Amino acid sequence: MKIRAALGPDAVILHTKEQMVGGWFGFFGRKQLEITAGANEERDATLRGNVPKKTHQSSNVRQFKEYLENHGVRKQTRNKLCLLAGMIEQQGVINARELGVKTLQVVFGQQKAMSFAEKRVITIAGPTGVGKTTTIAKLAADAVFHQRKRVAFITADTYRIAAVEQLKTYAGILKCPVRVAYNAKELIDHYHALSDFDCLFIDTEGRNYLREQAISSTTAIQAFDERAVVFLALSLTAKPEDLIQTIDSFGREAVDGVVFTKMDETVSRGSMIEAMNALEVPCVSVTMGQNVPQDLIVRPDRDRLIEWAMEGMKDGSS
Ligand SMILES: Nc1nc2c(ncn2[C@@H]2O[C@H](COP(=O)(O)OP(=O)(O)OP(=O)(O)O)[C@@H](O)[C@H]2O)c(=O)[nH]1
Ligand SMILES: [Mg+2]
Repeated sequence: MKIRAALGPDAVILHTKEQMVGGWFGFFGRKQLEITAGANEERDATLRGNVPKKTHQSSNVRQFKEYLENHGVRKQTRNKLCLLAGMIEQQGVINARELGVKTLQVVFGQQKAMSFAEKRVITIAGPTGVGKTTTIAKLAADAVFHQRKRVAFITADTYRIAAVEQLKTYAGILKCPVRVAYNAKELIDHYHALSDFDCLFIDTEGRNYLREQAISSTTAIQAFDERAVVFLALSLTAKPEDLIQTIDSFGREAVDGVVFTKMDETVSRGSMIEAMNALEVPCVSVTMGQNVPQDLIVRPDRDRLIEWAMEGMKDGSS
């Protein structure tokens, strides 16, 4: 790969795409890997290279692959990452760890630090029990104490007994109002009624029906308020296969950012790697404990996430 030759020593890979070219009705084509890279804004470039049918894997790539396998990363994702790693290695790397880090830098994307401090309506969606309500309380506390914002809550979780009480307890501590929405119309009405507040957090329930209502209401709000976002909460304790299923069932296009929860409860890094590979949105926060508000990392930068994802791989050994 001639990325550095083309773009200079500071070239950074921005995006990769595998595609079939040539052939006949999708058959007999050859695989090509397209890499979009940039050194600075004026010099972004797309390079294409044929994917060899049989790839000889260097020891560094093999070690990285073993690490991914040990952390439960699915075979198809492993293969993609190792293909990428093989190309990156040709730019010059010292050891397997560095190769892993450089590969994940591509996979995790630019992580353009989404300043969600500017976002006004934040809906947190996700499967049952991942920590949605707790995360809302932590993010709201951050907004109240560190950003001096006036915060209000809307909950669309009216299914679970005590769900409303749980949010009211946190809201009481933060001295913020809570409204309960039993349907999409009420949610939008509450949104308008709370228009004086700097920041609205919308809690949803894990089951499909109301969660979809809450997300589609947020989408409706987005039509006239571009500062409305949906964050998907994913537990890092989930198996990579299940996590991918969750992402698929939520629909990638509805998600503006991801929140990883329960980092404290797992030593496996596979789920984060899989999720970052599957989603093209930034990770907006990570939670690592039950304590509200302190067990929260807000706006983690890419290198910090990668440091955690590669923690078990020390200088070439997995
Ligand atoms: N260890 C750990 N526990 C967490 C974390 N975040 C939340 N929890 C716990 O996970 C449990 C569920 O948290 P909730 O915030 O109620 O989860 P939820 O997604 O709102 O659950 P439902 O509304 O029932 O779908 C609680 O016991 C939380 O204290 C975390 O980062 N680490
Ligand atoms: Mg909840």
